[in-house]
Amino acid sequence: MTSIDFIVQKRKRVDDDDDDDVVVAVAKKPAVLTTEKSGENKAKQGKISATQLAPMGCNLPRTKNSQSLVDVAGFFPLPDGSVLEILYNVLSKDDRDEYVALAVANDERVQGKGGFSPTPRYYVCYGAEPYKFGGAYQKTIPFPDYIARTERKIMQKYPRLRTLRRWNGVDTLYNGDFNGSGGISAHSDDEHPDITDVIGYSVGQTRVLRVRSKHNKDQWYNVVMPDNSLVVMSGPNFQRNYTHQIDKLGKNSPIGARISLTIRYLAMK
Ligand SMILES: O=C(O)CCC(=O)C(=O)O
Repeated sequence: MTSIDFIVQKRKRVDDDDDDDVVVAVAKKPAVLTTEKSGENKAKQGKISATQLAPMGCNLPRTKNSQSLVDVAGFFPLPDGSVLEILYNVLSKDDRDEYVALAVANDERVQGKGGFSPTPRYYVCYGAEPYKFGGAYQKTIPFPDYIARTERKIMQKYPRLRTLRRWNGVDTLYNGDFNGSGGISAHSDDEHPDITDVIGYSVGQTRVLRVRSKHNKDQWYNVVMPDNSLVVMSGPNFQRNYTHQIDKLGKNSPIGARISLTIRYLAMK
């Protein structure tokens, strides 16, 4: 085991209602590729069936004054010129079912680490270079053909992607292994200066993507993502000005199975 250098950072918690700061230690160098499956780093893998990925509801968050519940498809311009776009019934039933059949057979997802803790979800990262999140560099593998095919079908509904360069992506599985949690805390996909659009295709249980301004703590949107929906966070400033997170479900709301496919795109040079 190699030693790991840490830098200590003071970070603003943006996922809580209160404004307390927390101190977190972040790995300075890539020390461990946390999705390693073999040898001493053998990680727990998630198993799921197509039946478990059937559409399923979830408890929606209660919203306060300025918090918008976005539960209709549409194009939502944000004050800084960024755009949130939500599409429902993105793929035909046959294409959605084919995607689900191949996604459940995908055995690459593992439970990685976010900071020092195991993530309450399984995932596999795709792309040409390691991708950093949760304070660690994540191993990436090439995008499989079935995802590239699905991406082409998504492009028919969201043609703007044809004008961008695909950068990397992550396929995430949430399921009942993580009852009481199963979320992702607030973060921005801002690791690349040219990042512009981030898409999220969802199958299985409905979950809520909370998008929140970094500059105006009252500006946030709770975006409802049912089975076979696509959310797009679009614009070069989106990741600079907003965080996003997957809201935890309450104790009385069981965590069903959901797979999300996130793909990040860069502006064409
Ligand atoms: O599961 C999701 O829909 C969101 C995933 C996400 O936020 C991310 O991978 O950066």
